[in-house]
Amino acid sequence: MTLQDSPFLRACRGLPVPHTPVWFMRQAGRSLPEYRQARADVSMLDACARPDLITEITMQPVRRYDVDAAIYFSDIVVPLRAIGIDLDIKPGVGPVVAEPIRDAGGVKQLREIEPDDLTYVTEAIGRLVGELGDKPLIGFAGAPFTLASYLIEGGPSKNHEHAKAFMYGEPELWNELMRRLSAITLGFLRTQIEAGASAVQLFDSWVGALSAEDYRASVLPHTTWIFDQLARFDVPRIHFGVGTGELLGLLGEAGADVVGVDWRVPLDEAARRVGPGKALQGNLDPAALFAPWEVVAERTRDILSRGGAADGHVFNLGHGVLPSTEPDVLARLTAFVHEQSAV
Ligand code: 1CP
Repeated sequence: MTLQDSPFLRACRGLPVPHTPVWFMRQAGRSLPEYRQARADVSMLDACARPDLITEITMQPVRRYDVDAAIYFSDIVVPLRAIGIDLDIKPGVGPVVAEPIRDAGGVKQLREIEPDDLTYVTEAIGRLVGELGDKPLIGFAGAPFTLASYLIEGGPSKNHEHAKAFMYGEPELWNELMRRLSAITLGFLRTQIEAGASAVQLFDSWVGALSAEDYRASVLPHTTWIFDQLARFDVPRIHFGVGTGELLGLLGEAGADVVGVDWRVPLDEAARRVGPGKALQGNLDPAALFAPWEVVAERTRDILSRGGAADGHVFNLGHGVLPSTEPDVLARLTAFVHEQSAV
């Protein structure tokens, strides 16, 4: 097998596969004891800047689970830190921004990212590509709306009220913010692709907070620009958000090759909403992994069957692995997906 023949890349492209490929969002870190050990005396942002730790943590779930792809260990706020935004990742909280961006002066701080800002990314991916052989490495970045929410709110937010107030109240400045964040996102993804990542995922985790109308007017043009710019690299582009049932058609329009679906919409219905010519990724409820195995198995069979309605299916959870998930369940699930879908 070669890298380009790997089941993951083939499924992303809608080509026939020997089995449905599987990986898990947030598989690197979180629930693994070896991850907690590797991170014992290193802060999250320091870990994200150390090629030795990035390589080790990215490889940990690949060794454990036999998943079909690795995801680069980093965080969506790493490129913002790399251009000098004062922020930290607080244990048990998430990204916290020292001075939330609320005006034109704040927006102007968001300069373009250069490869020199990300030398540790290039070095880590070089090592990873060597270790992974014919297994694909997924690069990723946060999408502009999700990054804007952290920057404007100053940290994790349930209602995104400051971000929405900015979006509704200052549309021109909002568009400038989106343009600058889109350039940073593209720069971060481009560095990963040029270093050897063979697919990319755009995490727009919080975009489900928007109505379809607001998404179309204030976010879609920017996401579309990112996917257009990525087209020339010829790597599959995955687009993921949570609570996006009402936005699936628009996510399809934005231009990704693969649309990620959370657990709320069955994949056959998601395929109808997204439209033809796109692969789907998802969509087992991460909380279902705490139920008895028979429940996990039955739901997995159902997802595999409904996934057949799409032009390509990558099995995944509907959102990230929850930190208290039992690692053995993920190993068992990976083997089960491979076995049930084998042709
Ligand atoms: O598989 C992996 O774990 C790979 C690495 C990875 C990824 C893909 C991390 C490490 N973060 C992310 C993406 C990310 N980061 C997203 C998109 C995915 C998703 O929706 O889950 C988001 C929204 C963030 C922001 C973030 N960073 C949060 C969420 C906070 C909130 O708003 O609820 C948190 C808790 C972090 C910290 C973080 N990122 C990654 C790890 C392992 C950690 C925990 C670190 C620690 O606390 O020590």
